[in-house]
Amino acid sequence: MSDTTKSWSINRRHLLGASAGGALLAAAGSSAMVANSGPARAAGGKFALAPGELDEYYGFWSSGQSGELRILGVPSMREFMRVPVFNRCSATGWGQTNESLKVLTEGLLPESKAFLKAQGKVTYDNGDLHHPHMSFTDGTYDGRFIFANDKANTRVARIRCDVMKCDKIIEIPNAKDIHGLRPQKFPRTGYVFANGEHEAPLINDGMILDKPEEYVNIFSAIDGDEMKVAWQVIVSGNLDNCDSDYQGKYAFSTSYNSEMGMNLAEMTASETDHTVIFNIKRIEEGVAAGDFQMLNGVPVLDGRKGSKYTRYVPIPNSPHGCNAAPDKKHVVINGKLSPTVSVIDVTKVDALFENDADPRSCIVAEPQLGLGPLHTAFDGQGNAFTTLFLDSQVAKWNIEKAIQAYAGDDVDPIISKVDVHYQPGHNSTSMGETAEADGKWLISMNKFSKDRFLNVGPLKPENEQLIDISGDEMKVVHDGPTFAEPHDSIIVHRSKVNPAIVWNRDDPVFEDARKQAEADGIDLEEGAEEPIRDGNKVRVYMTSVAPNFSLEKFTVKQGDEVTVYVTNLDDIDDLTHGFCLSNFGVAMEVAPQATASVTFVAERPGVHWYYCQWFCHALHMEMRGRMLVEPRGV
Ligand code: RUQ
Ligand code: CUA
Repeated sequence: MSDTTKSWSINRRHLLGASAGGALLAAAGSSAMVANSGPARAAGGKFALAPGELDEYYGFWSSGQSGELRILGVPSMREFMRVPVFNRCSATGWGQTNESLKVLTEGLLPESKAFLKAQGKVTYDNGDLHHPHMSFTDGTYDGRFIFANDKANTRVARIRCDVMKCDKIIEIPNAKDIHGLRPQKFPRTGYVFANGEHEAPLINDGMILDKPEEYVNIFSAIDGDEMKVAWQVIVSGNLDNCDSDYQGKYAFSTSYNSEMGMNLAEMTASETDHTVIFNIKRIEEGVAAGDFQMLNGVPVLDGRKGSKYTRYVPIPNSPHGCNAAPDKKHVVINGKLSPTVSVIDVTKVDALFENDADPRSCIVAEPQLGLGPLHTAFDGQGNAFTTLFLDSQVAKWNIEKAIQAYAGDDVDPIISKVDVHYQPGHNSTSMGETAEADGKWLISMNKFSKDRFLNVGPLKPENEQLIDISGDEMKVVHDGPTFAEPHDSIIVHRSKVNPAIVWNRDDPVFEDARKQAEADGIDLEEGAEEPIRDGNKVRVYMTSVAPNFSLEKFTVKQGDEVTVYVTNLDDIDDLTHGFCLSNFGVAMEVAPQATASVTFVAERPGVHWYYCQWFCHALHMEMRGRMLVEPRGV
């Protein structure tokens, strides 16, 4: 046992002993009750933007159990947009429009479709989006897509960055509860790696129930272009967070439950868990050679201990975060119950596979940073920033010094620490998960806000703090309350992202509407003066130009299945209309040059107003029309 190994085991005993199991990780008290240490303005960079000034960075935020993606500005921390993904949205009609329902239903597994039907649903209503990550080309963001996991219903979503809308959601077969997710960094994305966190029988049909020894966990590689699972690997232990290297050779996943325990005591029984390293080339060769079982349309390889596809690196203790450094050489594994982080040198990983070298030989540093290290971010100048959940601090440390200390030199790798408020989980730095990390800003995503804001009742917001990292001392410069529960964020330089101002009329999203209109002999951009009847199916085509819908009224029969298509002909920046049909529970956004459609059964006879629900004009209130529903039998 090395000295660090000894100290983490002592600390772990101390921690578990002090606060009885799970209560530890919801730790309320810590030393970090000191007031905000930062001045109103950052020394190195300007965070307070004047009205009208634009941010330097886009921040893409997860929202945990809210199920959406959020877009913020960094450094201002202003929230710009919410992009519905796994959730429902009253404003945009996500989960209601035919276009969004296609995204939400198309990628579900057949058995889920049947299950949902039995619940009277077509898709899941909730999601748990933890990890939003942008697609890469050559080790940096390429502005194409953001990928995100759904832990709640085992899905992976893709958001198009040109229009900032989700265009694909797939449910991952065989795996259970997707948690960690990262795109391949090199040569491009490529694969999106996704971790199944929770153990279950590989064929989970009820024939195996309370026999944990037969449970498995599944690592998935999704083809990010096709949004199809390319292959999966069965692992030993569970899977938590993951990342990929800058060489395109390996992916790394942490496991906090190497024990395959089914309860807290079992899951934390061992003082050593592991990181799994996946050899991408070998796995692809294994797929090509047919060394897999085909399960639900996916080749599944066996990568459990002893397999040629994986290596298991012992790591203290219940590790959580997994972060590749912009030096393209190091991957930091965050110890959680161990006060250490373990630094893997990716150039030493080849020997694990080729010469069966001791798995721990790829560890080149294991600095002790403080209690509860969860995630690490980087400044691109050789320094790392690790959140300490239990200490309510962020530790800044130097990777090279940590390596020297591990080799026996008398150096302290810790440069400074800053108090954050309170209990930080993820952190992210500007461009920090790319080769272009620029060392300006750090966001500490704190799980507890406690006393930092006016009390809003028992349910409190989270608190995200902006930290200026341009100097040796980290300076907290801003508190940002956010609603449930941003886990993770990425900070992307604005030069990487270039969204459209209005929709392109040829966008594939409108294809179904266009095809139907063509079949009906209608031009979407013209609309139709009368509804098109096709048995009891009725299609209404209208356009909108502020402050008018092209139809001031239309008539249908009670019981008709009505589809309303609205095409917004306005092509001015920001001129969105909406379509809300009152007492029909129907509402949707129609952005400039977009077509949106919604289908409902006109079961209520009488006069029903539809109105524009997006303030668009001085005569916005007048932008309305009537749906006249003739009663049955008339
Ligand atoms: S996890 S707080 Cu869902 Cu990313 Cu670490
Ligand atoms: Cu159109 Cu309000």
